[in-house]
Amino acid sequence: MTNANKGGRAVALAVWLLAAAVVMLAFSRRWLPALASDHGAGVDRMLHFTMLTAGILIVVCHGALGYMLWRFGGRERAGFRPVSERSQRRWSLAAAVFMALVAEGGVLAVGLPVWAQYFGSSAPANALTIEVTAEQFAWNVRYAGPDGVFGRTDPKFYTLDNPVGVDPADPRGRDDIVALNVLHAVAGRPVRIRLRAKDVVHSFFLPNFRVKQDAVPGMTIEFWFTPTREGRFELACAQLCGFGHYEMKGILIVQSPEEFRKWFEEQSRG
Ligand SMILES: [Cu+2]
Repeated sequence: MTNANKGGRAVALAVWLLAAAVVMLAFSRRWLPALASDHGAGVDRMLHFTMLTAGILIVVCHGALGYMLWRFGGRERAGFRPVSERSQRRWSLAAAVFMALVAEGGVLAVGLPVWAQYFGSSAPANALTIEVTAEQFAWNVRYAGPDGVFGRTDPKFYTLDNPVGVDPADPRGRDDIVALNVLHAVAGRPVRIRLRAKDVVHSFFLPNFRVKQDAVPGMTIEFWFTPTREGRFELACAQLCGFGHYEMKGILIVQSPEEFRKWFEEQSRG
């Protein structure tokens, strides 16, 4: 074996090892946080499909690359066989069609129904509406109170005690429940989030629920999801929003209907 061939085979082994390491890493642990929402299973399916197709491509391409190095690495002169333009075009097209149909088409086929379910529909009538107003570096949470109607807000009423600017003259706002960094919801009952931001772009991220939505100043963005089990779950800001970004952490407490009602009544009594 020539020295050049030894070198080629060493690189081939390295390429194969790299592919094997990637596959082992992918299967070494559960990468996704425990699931706690209805539509999240569809998001996970989409992620797994993408990982699987990309993984197969990685294994096949590294396998072929390693084989070429192993087999032909020792040759001192590379051979060059000109191919016709037609054959070049044919093989480029074959790769493009394969990628478009199998990889992208698959992602669309698996992903579009999830998107339609999540963003393409409005929340069911029994949904619990929670207004979340992001600011540097906290989550202001508001519930409509016993009357079921949110009071009017205006930035000119912003104070430390009135962080979302509820209009004191509006009777509908007097029973609104305002909290900081803690959201309460009910297992099995859809949640409609009305997301706003006071200063910069933030991102409302509930990893266990596979929910992530940017909060944009000047916009009220609505979306919904259904928690499937009780527990305390992290709410994180997923948009680098300033020096205190790392501490912009909240919590979503999913409760039984009785526990939630108790909490809600306590808050309403003020
Ligand atoms: Cu933020």
